[in-house]
Amino acid sequence: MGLSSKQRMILVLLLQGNWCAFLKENPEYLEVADEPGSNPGDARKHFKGLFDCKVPDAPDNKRLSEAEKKRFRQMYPEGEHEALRRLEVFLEEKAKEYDDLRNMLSGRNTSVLSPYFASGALSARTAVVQAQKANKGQLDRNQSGYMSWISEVAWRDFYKHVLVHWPFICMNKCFKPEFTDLEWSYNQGHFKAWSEGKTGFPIVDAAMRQLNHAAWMHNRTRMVVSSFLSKDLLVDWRRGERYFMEHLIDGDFASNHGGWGFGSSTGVDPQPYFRIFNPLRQSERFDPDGEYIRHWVPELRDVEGAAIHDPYGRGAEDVAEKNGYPRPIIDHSESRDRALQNYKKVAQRH
Ligand SMILES: Cc1cc2nc3c(=O)[nH]c(=O)nc-3n(C[C@H](O)[C@H](O)[C@H](O)COP(=O)(O)OP(=O)(O)OC[C@H]3O[C@@H](n4cnc5c(N)ncnc54)[C@H](O)[C@@H]3O)c2cc1C
Ligand SMILES: *[C@@H]1O[C@H](CO)[C@@H](O)[C@H](O)[C@H]1NC(C)=O
Ligand SMILES: *[C@@H]1O[C@H](CO)[C@@H](O)[C@H](O)[C@H]1NC(C)=O
Ligand SMILES: CC(=O)N[C@H]1CO[C@H](CO)[C@@H](O)[C@@H]1O
Repeated sequence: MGLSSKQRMILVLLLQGNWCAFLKENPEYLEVADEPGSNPGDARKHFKGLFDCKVPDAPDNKRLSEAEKKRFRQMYPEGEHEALRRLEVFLEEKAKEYDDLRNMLSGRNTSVLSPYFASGALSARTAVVQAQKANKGQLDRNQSGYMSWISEVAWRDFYKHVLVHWPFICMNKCFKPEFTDLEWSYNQGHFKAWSEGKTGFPIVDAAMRQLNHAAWMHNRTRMVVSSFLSKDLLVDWRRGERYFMEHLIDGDFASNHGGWGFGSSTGVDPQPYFRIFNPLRQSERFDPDGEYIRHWVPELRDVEGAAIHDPYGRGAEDVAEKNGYPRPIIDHSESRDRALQNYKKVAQRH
């Protein structure tokens, strides 16, 4: 370590900005390797011992129910063929509009290729080469949709680089050491409400239920729920990081740690701690018609209009109460002040 926070930030900006420039200067980095040939026919005979051992059972807490297995197989069919098929469909049908639609929560307007990247079924290199082709051979010009998508794939590399350069982050530490001193809350009830999607904040609850059902969550809501847990509830971000790793089909240590660092402002991104997501504003902006909420939170299906974003505050109390939808477990502006005070205390000490 031994770097000042300014030096750290400069390194980070360098890593980010140089990605495309580097690839343009070194196009061989985008050369896709030839497919490996098949093993010689007698390989099994020579390596008999290797093939003979029994595959151990997964530990109890890593097992999926039959229903989950079936569901995930349907949602994310395995294999490289499926990954390439999805990549092709995305680049043809969605990528051009990615820039405008990627933040919208309803519908499927991002690639949902993360499970394939994370499991190694699809390489970033293959994906970038195909996107570049679709974008008239360009990485960082021509169509903005392709450009932004390529730059999102670069984020994945970016967080991997962070892990390689600062491996201490994989030891339960945050990137900005000053925030190790933050006083977190260990309120079990709050954590449980968050993880089950019962906080009384519809956008947060919809997102957590999406995670629990689909093992995937939209990037926008990943930011919203990580900010909510660490700032509104002041619960240690590591609990959320762990919950995500236990539930995401695309769980990837580097990207997940990076994302949680962003949401809790303890990480590598220059997201200052005083920028705290307002769940209501996020909901109104990125799920304007409340479709995402209605899909994931059935208790609120009959709520009409803008009340969907805040049923108890906007006159839909009757429906919400009748269907057992919880009241907000905290007051956002009070929590915001509390978070600011806590963060400020440690930020000033350094
Ligand atoms: C709190 C938090 C936790 C996250 N945890 C993970 C995780 O465990 N695994 C994971 O793969 N991503 C994680 N992300 C990043 C991002 O949310 C997902 O990669 C993205 O939502 C996957 O959907 P997609 O494939 O449709 O993405 P698209 O928008 O289609 O993007 C294409 C690809 O680019 C990469 N990418 C996009 N955004 C990011 C990003 N912000 N950081 C790193 N890579 C990105 C992914 O590989 C993604 O598949 C996290 C983000 C946050 C805020
Ligand atoms: C994108 O590429 C095409 C084909 O080369 C070209 O006609 C078009 O002007 C380019 N657009 C931009 C914005 O660069
Ligand atoms: C996804 O989340 C990251 C935080 O990890 C953020 O920096 C990025 O801008 C988000 N991407 C989009 C497309 O909103
Ligand atoms: C803004 C928006 O939601 N656009 C589209 C997102 O994708 C779905 C299909 O998955 C479309 O129906 C939406 O119109």
